[in-house]
This record gives sequence, C-alpha cells and structure tokens, in this order.
Amino acid sequence: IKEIYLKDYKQPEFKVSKCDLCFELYDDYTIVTNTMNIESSKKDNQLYTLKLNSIDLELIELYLNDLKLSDARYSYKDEVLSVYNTPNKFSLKIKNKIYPQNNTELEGLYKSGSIFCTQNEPEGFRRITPYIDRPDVMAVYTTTIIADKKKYPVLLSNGNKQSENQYGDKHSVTWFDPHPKPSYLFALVAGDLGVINDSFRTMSGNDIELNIYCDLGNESKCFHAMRSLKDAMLWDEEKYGREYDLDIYNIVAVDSFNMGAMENKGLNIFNSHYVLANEELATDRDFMGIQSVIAHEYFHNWTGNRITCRDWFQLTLKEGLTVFRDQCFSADLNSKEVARIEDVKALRERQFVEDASPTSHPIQPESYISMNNFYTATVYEKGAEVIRMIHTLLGEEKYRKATDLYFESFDGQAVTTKDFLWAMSEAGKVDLTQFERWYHQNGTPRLLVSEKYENNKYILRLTQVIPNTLEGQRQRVYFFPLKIALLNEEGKEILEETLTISKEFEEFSWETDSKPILSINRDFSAPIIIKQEQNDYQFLSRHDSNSFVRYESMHSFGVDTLEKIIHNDEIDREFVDTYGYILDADLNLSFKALLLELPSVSTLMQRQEVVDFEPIYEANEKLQKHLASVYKDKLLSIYKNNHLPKDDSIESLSMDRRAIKNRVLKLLSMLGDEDIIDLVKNQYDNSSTMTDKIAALDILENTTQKEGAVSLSDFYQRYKNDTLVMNKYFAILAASEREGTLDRVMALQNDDVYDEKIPNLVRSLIGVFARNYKHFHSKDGLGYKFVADKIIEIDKINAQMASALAGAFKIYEKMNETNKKLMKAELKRVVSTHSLSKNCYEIVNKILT
Ligand code: BAL
Ligand code: ZN
Repeated sequence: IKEIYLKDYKQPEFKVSKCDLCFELYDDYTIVTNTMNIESSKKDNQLYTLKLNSIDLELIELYLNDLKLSDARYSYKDEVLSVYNTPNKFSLKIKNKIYPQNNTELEGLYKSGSIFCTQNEPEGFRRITPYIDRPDVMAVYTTTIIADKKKYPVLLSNGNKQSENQYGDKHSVTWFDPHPKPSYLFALVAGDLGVINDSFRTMSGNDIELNIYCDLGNESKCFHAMRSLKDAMLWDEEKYGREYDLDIYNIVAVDSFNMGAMENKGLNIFNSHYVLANEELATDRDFMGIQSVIAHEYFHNWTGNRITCRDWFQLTLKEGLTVFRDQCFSADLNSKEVARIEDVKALRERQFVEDASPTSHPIQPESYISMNNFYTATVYEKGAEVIRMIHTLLGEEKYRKATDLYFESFDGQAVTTKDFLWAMSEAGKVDLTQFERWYHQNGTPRLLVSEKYENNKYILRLTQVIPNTLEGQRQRVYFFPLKIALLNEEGKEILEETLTISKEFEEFSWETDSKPILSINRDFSAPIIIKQEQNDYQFLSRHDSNSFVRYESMHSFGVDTLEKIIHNDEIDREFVDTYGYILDADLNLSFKALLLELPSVSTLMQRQEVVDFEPIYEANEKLQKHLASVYKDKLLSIYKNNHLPKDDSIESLSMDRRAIKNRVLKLLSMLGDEDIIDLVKNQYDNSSTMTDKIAALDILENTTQKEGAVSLSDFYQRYKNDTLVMNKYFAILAASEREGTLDRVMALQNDDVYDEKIPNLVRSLIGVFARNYKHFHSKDGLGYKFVADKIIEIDKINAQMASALAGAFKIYEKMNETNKKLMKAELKRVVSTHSLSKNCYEIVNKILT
C-alpha cells in the first residue's frame, strides 16, 4: 500500500493531444479501442518508456504508429502498462476487453440496472482503458459507441453529436468534444431511457439543447431538475459572466452511483436521488438538494472543467469554489438567512467532527493512499468557507474582477490553488500570504473573546487558539474576516464592521455612550469556534438584527441549558422563557423553525472531553418534554395554523409552513399524549406531501410501536416499487431510537427491496444505522460488531462504500473506556482482514494510530 505525496509531484513525461475511443457494447463484455496521439514532454529525440495506468487489464492488441507491438515491447505490472522505446511523437492504439456488468465498485464503465454508465473521478478511467490517468493530461476526445439498437437506443458521450450510423441490429453514435479535458471528465451512457427536453438561450444568443434522461416512466419527475438547470445557467451568466460552451447539455439519472453526481463535460451523470422528484414522492429537502446539486454540477463547467486541477491535492480548487458558488445560488433563489444557517449547521455536523478526528486534514492535503477518501466535508465545505472568506475580504466587486482574472488567465489549463490565490490577490489588491495557511493547516481554530467597558470605551480582546497537527506540531495563526456589530439596549446597531484578524492577540476599541452588546462572527464570517467569557444569548436570540447570530445565540443558549441539565439536572428558566418568546415572534417560518430546533446530540458530543451519549439523550428528552408541556397550547396553535394537508406546493411559503408545523409536532410528540398521536396519524393519512408523511412516520416509529407499525406497513405497500422512496423507509427504521433497532436493521437486509450493491440503499440502512448514536454505540458492542461485519463484507463489493461506513468509527479516540475497548476490537478485526482495500485500510489505520 503506497502513500502518494504532494511534494513528489512531477510534470507528466508525455502529453496526449487526441484520444479517439470506440466502445463495442455487448451483454457480457465490452471491447474498447483507444487511439491516442502522444508526445513526449522532452524534445531530445531519446527513446522513453511510456507508462499507462490500467486496472485488471485484459489486453487484446497494441499498435504503435500502426505497427503491432510484440510482447517484448511492453509489459503490465502493478497496474501499469509500460511501453518501451517510444519515439517523441507517435500514435498508440490499444484494444482491450472489460466487463461492465461485473463491475460492482461502480468506478469506470459499469451497469446501473440495464444502463451502461461511467464514473471516472478521480481514477476510474484506468478501469476502462490504459491511459495517463491524471488530471494534468488534457486531450480532445472523439467517442464512438456501437450497441444493439433495441436494447440501447440512447448512446451518449461528451461534447456534441457528430454522426450516427445503422448496421442491422446495431447502431453507432459518434460524439466529439472540442474542449481538451482530463480523463476523469470522460463519460459514456447507453440505455433505453426516457427523456425530457428544453432549451436555453445564452447571453450571446446560442441556443443550447437541454436533455434530462432517466428510466422510462420517470420523465415527469425531471421537471424540477430542468428548472433548476435553467436557473443555474442564467445565474452563472449574471453573477460570474460564464456562458455554456457546447451545443448540448445532457444529464442522466442512474440508481447506482457512489457520489451525488458527476460533472463530466456536457454529460453529467447523476445519482437519481438528485434528479427525480415530484410533490408526492419527494420531500422539501429533496427538492432543495436537487436544485443545489444540479447547479453545482453545472457550475463545474467553468470551475472544474474549463479550469481543472493540476493534481488531486488541488481538489478543493474546484470543489470548495463550486460549493461556494452553489451555496450562493441557493441563497439567491431561496431565503438567504435560512440558507446560511443550513450551510453552517451542515459544516459543524460533518466537517467540525472530521476536523476533530484522526482523519483531520487540511483542505489541501499533503498525502493520500486512496484519493477516494478525500472527497470530504473538509475539502468541500470547509473549502467553500475559505472561498467565502476571500469573497468577504475582497467585497463583491473585487471578487468578481478576481474571478474574471482567474478565468482569463487559466482557461483550458490544469492549475493549483496557488494560481487561484494569485488571481484573488492580484485583482483583489490584498496580500493573501498569511491567508494561505487555511489551505495547509488542519483543525478548527478557536477565538477567545473577552470584553471590557470603562470610561465610555468598549474594548474587545481576541485571542486565536490554533490546534496542533495530528502529530503534535504547532500550527500558526490565521488571517480572517470577522464581522461584528455593537448593539444598544434596544438591539439597534451602533456600528457594524468587518475586522481583519491576523495576530494571536488583538485588541479593538470603540467610544460608545453606554455599554454595548457584542454580536460576533455575523453571518459566520469565519469557520471558527467562538469562546466568549461572558455572553448575551438571551438578548441576542431575541433581538439581534443578524439572523445568523440570532440563530447562533439561541443555539448556544440551548447548548448551555442542556449542559446544565447534564451536570445539575436543572432546567434554565430563562431559556424556557426565551423559547416561548420565539414561539410568539413574528418571523419567517423556516427561520423560526431553525430557532426552535434544539442542539443536536452531535453538537453536545463534540463538546465532551470523553464522549458518552446516554446523558445527552436523557437531557434532550427532559428538556423537550418540559418545553412541550409548558407550551402545549402555543405549539398546538402553531401546528393548526400551518397545517394545510392538501397544500403540496413547493413555493417558499408552503415549505416554510411545513418546516414550522413539523418542528412543533415533533416537540409535541414528546408528550406521548393521545390527542397528539391522533394528529400525527391524521397527518400521515391525509397529507399529500412526502415531507409531511415522512415527518409523521418518523414520529410514529419513535413514539408508538403499534401505530408506527401500521403506518410503516402502509407506507411499504404504497411505495415498495419506488427505490428512492424506500430509501426513506429504511432510513427511518435505521435511525429509530426504539429498542430493538439493530435486530430490525439486520432483518431488513433480507427485504426484497434491499440490495447491498446499490449505494443509496446501503447508505440508507447501514450508513444511517452507523450514525444512530444510541444503537451503534450501545454498550453491548453489538452495533459495532454489526457495522464492522458490513464493512468487511461490502469492502469486497464496493470499497468506496465500505470506507465511508468505516467513518462512523472516527469518534473512537474520544469515546469512554467501555465503548473504546469494544470499538478497538472491531477496528482491529477490520484492519487485519485479508485483502482489505486501500480505501478501508487508510481510514481504519488512521483511526487506530
Ligand atoms: N466531482 C465529484 C462530484 C462533485 O463534486 O460534483
Ligand atoms: Zn463538485
């Protein structure tokens, strides 16, 4: 098992200018013919050895400049095909055989049901044909696909369609992509697919054909995705001046997909979860997810495809930037305040946890064993926060100039994060030397805040506390924007400023007539943890004009309250009063639902020195029951005012209403009262949206065994033929806090609908169970044993899925002694498994050392 280091990066020895591919698709195998124009990077007329990456190569023949090569001219070892004594410039034709129908890793060319599709990022292309499979080798591709006409009427690849031919039962289509691209952006799809079409006129007047393909019969579920695509195309023109650059844009939805989606040039392939939706079958969250992922993949056309990464250590160059772009898009199209809070919540639930774990890494890592393990919340979400800080430091206008400069300077190239930072600092006229540490250091920084008021002077003292590296080395202080405001007693802003923080200790002061109230890290301007000596949560959660700080204060107030319950078994009356105040407040309903959400188990867990989930669950239950009983009438009236069972619109007001009424219903259900359970049952039976049905089902599963079983069985009967909906069914059962969840999850593996080869189903059943803190961490160790067994089993089918499951053990180091001992035994069992994948090895080994 080999570790790859950024410091060892060398430019490629050969370039591929042209890659002509021909695929002959058969039921049992596929023949790939790959003809490349290759040139040595050195111009010295020496003979060299060309090294091509290739996994499980079954070579048929090999030609150099049309001459068939004898065995002595090449060898295949350790996943490298070496061709000896190659001249400076030559063509190489490789014919090889692959078996897509047996490809359960879902990398390279594989079958999702009856559809041929591909996933090549980061290193899947080497499973299709031998190639210099690295992102800084960019070529122009022509792709011909030959297949049975009846079984595979739709044949797609990157670029524009060039020609079509018929031969008896077979047909062929040739695609030409004029934009040079790395192999990871290559895509192919073949199948009998349904489609919806539309078009988009770009700002310079080109009409683009838009197609979304799916399984036959699902066409009507593609319209939200199409709307989102057109919104994204327009937004990228308006906000970034970026226009689409081919005649056609194709999206294909498939059921078996490791990731959410993939930005292949002109031919995005999507996990069907992020395409298919209608009001009956998809939740509001699903609709929002589709809008953002469709946009994300579209935005990659410029940030990722036109300008790509020099090497995989630069992944955040395209992912951090593209996530930032999709976050801004979603914020512009929906509620800005809610979008920002949701983004921060997700960052803290996933990335902060990762950053405090043995797999913590900088957004630009220095080494990897399996690149697949680095498609992480850190590279993506923290990466997006880093871009957001640049945006804040530069301001909108300079940021736009800087992105224009980036596009002008590096179009068509494979570049590094340094190149990006150069454009930002050049056009933004700001020195980003110290800022660059965000790319190379790991862990979440803390900012200690102390305040003083004397002689009409308000003094703010800030201290940066930077965590050490995993190896214990010191890391240096950061440069970041810190947006603050000082408020008067009515909550009015005395001033708002964006401070630039760059030193370990800093002091700021302002003259004010009276002692102001501090509103800090407004809009979450920096991805840090704030530690305040004193706080004004009660005031800020009622009055702060910055919605993020208002949310943050209510959230922190909730955390303090729960911790008081854990330590003194006392409920803070002031928090309860504030909760009542928010219930009465006139606010956007989705925002209000966020303010009323109590801190998650994960939030409290992250603050424990030694993790023990039981007291957290107990405190949560106690506080929820208390709030529900004190405010039962208020909660019921909010529920009734907002419950419109037949309203299935996905306009914002309808979504907001569902968000608030399901929040209060969940809280009310803690009482276990019969009248409330009746409301829940009624909502399950009579609501027309999936959001309402799922919310009700989740409550029933967790509160009443009898009614839960009745509704679950009804749900199963209704939706058993819709895998996307069945994912929700499995997830509710796997997340259940009821006794016996592990046994039910084990039994569900034998359900007719469940299939261990389909990643979405594995994520919904096993993945959700592994994040069910109550049952995964049960003190009998059976949760750990079950998940470890699954990791070992699934690793043989799909190593990426297995290593994602192994992530559930990341918390190992912080666990209490009892759980830690149990976890260790299972982790050791996994890591000593014969022929464990490098994906799993890398994660489990990091956790153990
Ligand atoms: N590039 C992998 C999928 C995505 O981030 O869009
Ligand atoms: Zn992406």
